[in-house]
Amino acid sequence: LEYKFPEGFWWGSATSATQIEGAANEGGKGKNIWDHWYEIEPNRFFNNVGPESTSDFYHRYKEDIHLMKEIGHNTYRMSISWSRLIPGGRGKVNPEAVTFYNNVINELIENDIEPFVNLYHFDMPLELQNEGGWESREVVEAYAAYAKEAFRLFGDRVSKWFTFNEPIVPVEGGYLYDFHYPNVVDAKRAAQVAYHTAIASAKAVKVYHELDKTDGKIGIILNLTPSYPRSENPADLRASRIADLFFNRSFLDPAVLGEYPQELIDILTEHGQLPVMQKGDLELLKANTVDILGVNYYQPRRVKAKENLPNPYSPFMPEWFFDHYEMPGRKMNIYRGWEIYEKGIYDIMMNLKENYGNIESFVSENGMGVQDEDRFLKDGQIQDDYRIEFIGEHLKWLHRAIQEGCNAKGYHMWTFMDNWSWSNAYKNRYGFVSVDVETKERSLKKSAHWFKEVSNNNGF
Ligand code: BGP
Repeated sequence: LEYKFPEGFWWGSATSATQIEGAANEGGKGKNIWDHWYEIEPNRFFNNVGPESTSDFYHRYKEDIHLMKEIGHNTYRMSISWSRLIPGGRGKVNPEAVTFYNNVINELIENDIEPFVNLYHFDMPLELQNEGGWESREVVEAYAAYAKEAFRLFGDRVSKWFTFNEPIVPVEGGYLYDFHYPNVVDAKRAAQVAYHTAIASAKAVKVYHELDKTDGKIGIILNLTPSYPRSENPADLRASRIADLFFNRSFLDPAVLGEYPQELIDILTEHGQLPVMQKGDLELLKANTVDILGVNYYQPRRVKAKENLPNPYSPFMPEWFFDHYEMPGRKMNIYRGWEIYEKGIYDIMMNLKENYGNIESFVSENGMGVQDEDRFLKDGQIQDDYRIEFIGEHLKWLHRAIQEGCNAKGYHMWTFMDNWSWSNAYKNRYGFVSVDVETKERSLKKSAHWFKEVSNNNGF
């Protein structure tokens, strides 16, 4: 083997509740913002496909977990749907949801697959959104209570917990760039949402650590997009540094170091964008950093200095400080321009090693979304050699980072099976397993067989 990974390396994939469970109006589940948004604006979703049925994991979890086993998973990341477990977001637990998640967790463990459980993957219960969502401090408290309930119900069997998946994305989508509900564009509200999410995460970490579970770990999953300046000239360097502050360090620093970067605070202060804080918050952040970090990596951010200064009378936006540019080269999808840059994963890991105490980490999402993947169907199987190459090339850089001392413990592909995605619906297919949207029939892609070999050999 050319690329041998450390003993006990975590091989698996990641999913999220809203994207795979379906049964959105079944089993006592309450509504979340995605159910609601689809109801009021169905044509925001590709081909008008909503989250109500998705891949039907709710009914087919046994079959799916057996497939995970078959393709060599020793770990698997899922999320709990808050509005399924506690419809309405606070108050009574839904017993049908407890049964469902117990069944899933037990089935995973029986198949020697360790469950990694995430508490929040973009799916705010609708009632709480109507109270202001993450802008509301009461919602932060409701989240902490939900987290405590989840630890109490499943913590005897789950020892890897995550407070949030990509908390910057609802900030960007819901409050800056209009691709998540409640689709407002207001940087000050965005800053409040980001801040409250960071506080909520620290509260969940605190609650978990107070349970005194010595063997369990709690972390956060961040989509880190390394920011590369166009040149070494000071204006480009500054632009890139500020993009990094807004989109990476705004969550990475409080979660791992327990504090915000001073330069970010200075910029927000200067422009009147500081969120409302409560006494004791900064101490809370400082005292409750995560044990483990999940890194989602898809693409880098290419940044250059602004060419035209923004109109000072226009509302504040992060883009006041930088422009993006496109790097010619390979793209993930012929229809969409996500750049493929495998070395990004190495740069992220080395940054964690050098500047974040070499925190225990893993790649919690990395994958390739491809439109119209049936083009590659041959002899009843999707021949996704492009995905094999994509994963392999990222793994080589991850391997190198590990050789150089970074503390990365695993690799989770996005995603286990083709799933419904936030407004993209079933447009981009990412899975090891393809799903027929009509019949829900599953079949392994070529990459699934390849991954099984990699996992069984602990390398390739
Ligand atoms: C990540 C999310 C996932 C998933 C993935 C692919 O940001 O954590 O939930 O959706 O991106 O993105 P998309 O489905 O939009 O192509």
